[in-house]
Amino acid sequence: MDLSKHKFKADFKKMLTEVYSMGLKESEATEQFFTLGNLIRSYIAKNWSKTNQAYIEKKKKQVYYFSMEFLLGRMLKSNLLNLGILETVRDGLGDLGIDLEALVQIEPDPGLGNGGLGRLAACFIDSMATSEIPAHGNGIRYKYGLFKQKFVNGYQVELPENWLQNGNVWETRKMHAAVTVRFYGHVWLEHSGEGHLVPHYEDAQEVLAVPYDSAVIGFDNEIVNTLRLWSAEVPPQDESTDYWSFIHQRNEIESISEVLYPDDSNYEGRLLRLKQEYFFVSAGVQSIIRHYKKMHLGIEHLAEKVAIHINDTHPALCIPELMRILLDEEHMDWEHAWHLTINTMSYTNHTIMAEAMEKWPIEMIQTLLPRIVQIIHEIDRRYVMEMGRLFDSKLIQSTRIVEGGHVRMAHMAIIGSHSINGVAQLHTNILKEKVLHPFCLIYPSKFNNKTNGITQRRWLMLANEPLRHLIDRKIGNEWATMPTELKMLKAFREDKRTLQELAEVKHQNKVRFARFVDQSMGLEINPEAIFDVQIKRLHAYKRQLLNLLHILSLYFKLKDHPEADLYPHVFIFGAKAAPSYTYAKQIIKLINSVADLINHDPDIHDKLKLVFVENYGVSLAEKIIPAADVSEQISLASKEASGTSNMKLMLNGAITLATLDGANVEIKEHVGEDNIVLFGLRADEVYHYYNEGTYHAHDYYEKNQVLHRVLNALIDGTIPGAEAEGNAIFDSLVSYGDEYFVLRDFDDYAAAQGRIDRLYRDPLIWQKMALINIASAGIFSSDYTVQQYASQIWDVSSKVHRI
Ligand code: B1N
Repeated sequence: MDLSKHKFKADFKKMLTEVYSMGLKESEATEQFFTLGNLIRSYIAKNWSKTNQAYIEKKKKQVYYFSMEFLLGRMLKSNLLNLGILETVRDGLGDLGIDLEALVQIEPDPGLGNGGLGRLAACFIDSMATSEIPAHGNGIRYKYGLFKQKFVNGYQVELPENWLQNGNVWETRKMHAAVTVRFYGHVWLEHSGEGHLVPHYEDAQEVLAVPYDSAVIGFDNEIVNTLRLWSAEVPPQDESTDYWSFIHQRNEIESISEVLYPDDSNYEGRLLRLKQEYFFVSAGVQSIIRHYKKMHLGIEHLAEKVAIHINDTHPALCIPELMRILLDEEHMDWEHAWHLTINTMSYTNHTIMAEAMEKWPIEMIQTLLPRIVQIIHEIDRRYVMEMGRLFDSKLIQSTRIVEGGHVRMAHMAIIGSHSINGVAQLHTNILKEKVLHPFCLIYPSKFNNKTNGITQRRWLMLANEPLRHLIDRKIGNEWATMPTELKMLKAFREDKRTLQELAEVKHQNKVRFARFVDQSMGLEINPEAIFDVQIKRLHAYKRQLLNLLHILSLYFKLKDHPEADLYPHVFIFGAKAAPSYTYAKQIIKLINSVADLINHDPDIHDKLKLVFVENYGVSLAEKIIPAADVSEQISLASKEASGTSNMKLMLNGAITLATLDGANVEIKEHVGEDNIVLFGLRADEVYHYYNEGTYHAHDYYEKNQVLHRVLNALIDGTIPGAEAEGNAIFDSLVSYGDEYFVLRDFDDYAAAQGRIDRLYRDPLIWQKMALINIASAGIFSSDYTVQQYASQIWDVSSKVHRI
C-alpha cells in the first residue's frame, strides 16, 4: 500500500489519542504496540471486505483449510512486510523515538500448534493469500496455546501459555456468524410430510461456536483472506436457568476451546479431544454452507464452489458432518450427498507413525455424536457393500472404517475424499507402497504427492534481514514472490567477494545469537565455532540421542587427547516433549545434564559447548535459524514424513547433515551430493531389517569401542544428575532393541560429522556450499506448494508464478 512516513506518523499519533487518550510521551511499548496493531487493521479494513465481496460477486470457488493447529508466530512484522510498509513504519517510529523491535517483543507468540503440522498450516495461509488463492483457515481459538517450557534442574516443566491475557489485537469477534454445535443426547429419524427422513434430537447439549476472524494479508497484492478460529461458549439462556447448573455447564462447554493438546504424533485418546475435533468441524462446515448460500447457486453445485481440506485426520469428521447437513438439512438423497462430499473433500496425511493414527472407540462417538455415528456406519456399510463387489473381501475388511469397535479416521478420510496426499516424495511412496497400500489398490488415482514448503517471507526476509539485503543487492528482490529466482545466486558461486559477504552475514547472525544466549542463559559461546543446530519436537524417531551420543564421544576425545584437532563446535538444541512422553522427557534431562558437564569442564574451554534453549517455538526459531551453520536432519529413514526445519535452515545457508528421509531426499536432488552431508541407513534398508529381524543393537555396544565408552557413561556416574535417565536410555538402546537404529547409524554419523569439521575449515568451500543451498531453496517455498494444491487438488484459480 502507499503510505508516506509523514502520513504514518500523523496516523499513529491520532490513533494513540483515540484509543488510549494518550500523547506519545506518556505511552509505553504496550500501548504503542496495540496502537500500531489497530492502525494496521484500519489500513487493511477496505481490502478485507473488498476481497470477501469479490469472492461472492465473482462466485469464486473457495478453499477452507481445516486444521487443528495454526502455529502462526508473531504477526506484526509479517503484516507490515506483506502490506509493503515495514520500512516506512520502522523509520516513522524511529522519528517518534520508538524502536519497532521493542514493540515486536510485546506481541505474544501465539503457539496454537505443536510443530511442523501447525507451522505448515501457517505458511500455507500466508502463501495462499500471496498467490491469490481464495482460501481461508479454519481452526480453534485455544485460550491456552502449547505449554511454556521451563527447565528446572534440567527437567522439562510445563507452564500454561496464556497468550490472550492482554487481548489479541489481530482478531475480530463475529457474533453474528456464531453457530450452534450439538453434542450428546438421543436422535431418531421420522418421515416428514415431503417424503424424507428428518432427525429429532432429545437432551442434546448445545454449544455456541463463536468465530474470531483474523486477516491473512497477501504480499503486495491487496488480497486479505481470513483465518477463522472458533471459541466455545454457552448459548444464551432463558429466564428459568438455574444459576449453579449454568456455571457447571459453562465450565464444561468452555473447556472445549480451552487448551491445545500438546501431543505431536502420539495419539491422544481423550473425550475432550474428540469434542474439539467435532466442535470446529461442525462450526466450520455449517458456516461454509451459510456462506455458500449467499451465491444462490443451489446446493447441488456445492463442490464447484467449495473445497474443504482436511489437515491430517483431526478434522476428518468434516466428511460425516457435511453428509449430515446435506441429508438432514438440505434433504438430499444419499447418493447425491455422497458424490458432493467426495468431490468437496481432500486430505493430507502427515505421518506413518502407527501411534499417531487416530482411532476412536465407537461407543465414544456414539455417546458424543449420536447422529454422526449413524452416518459413519452407513458410509462404512455402503463401502463394504459396493467395494465388496469389485475387490477381494480381505482387502475390504482391512480398509473399512469401522473395525474392532473403533472408527479408523484415516480410512474415513481416504474413503470420503477425492485426493489423498503425502508431504514429501519418499513419504508418499511409503504410503502408497506400504502403509496405505491396500487403499492404493482400490483408489490408485486418489493418491498424490505435495512436498511441503515454507514461506520465504517470514523465514528469510523477516528472520534474516542481513541476508535478505545481501541477496537483494546481488539479484534484486523478485524472489519475494518468485522464490526460484534465488537460483540466480549460483552465478556468484566462484565470486570470492560474495562468498566473503555471505560469511560476514552469517557471522553477524551468530554474534547476535551468541549475545542472546549469554543474556538469557548466562552462557558464553564462541561465534567462530561451528553452530550445529537440531530444532524440532523431541521424539525418539528424530534421534536427538544420536546427536547427543556423538557429542559425548567428542567430549571423551577431548578429555583423552586435549590436543586433538577438533574444530570448535557449539551444539544447539531446541525441543519440547509431550508431557506424557516419558522417554522424550528423559532425553531432555540427559541432554541438559551433559550440557552441565561439558559447559563447566575447564579442560574443554570453548572447543565444545552444548546449548539447549528453553521454550523453543516460532520466535526462537527466527533467532536460531539465521545463525546456523549445520542443520541436523537425522531421523531414522522412513520415519520423518517431510520435515520443514530442513527447508528453513537451508534457505538461511546452513549445510544439511542428513539421512535420506522425508524432504531431505529432495533437498539432496536440488543441491547435489556435494552440497549436503549424508549418512545412515536408507528407508529400504530399514524395511529390510524389519522383514529379516536381523538388527541386534547389543552387538554394536559390544564391538564398537567408542560407542561402548559413550554408552557406559550413561550408567557409570560420568554424567552427574541423570543417573535414572541414563539407565533407562541405556536399556532402551542396548537391552530393548534400539527401535530407531541409533547404534547402527552411529559410526556413519560420526564420520559425517568428521566431514563437516573438515569442510568448515575451508571458508571458501563452505560458503560456496552455503550459497548453493540458498540458491536451491526456492523450490521449497510454500508458494509453489499451495499453487500445486490449488491446481491439482482444489481446482481453484491462483496467480501462478514461474518456477
Ligand atoms: O508434519 C509436518 C512434517 O514436516 C513432519 O515430518 C511431521 O512429523 C509432522 C498428531 C501430528 N505429522 N503428524 C503430526 C501433529 C499433531 C498431532 O496431534 C500428529 N505432525 C506431523 C508437516 O507435514
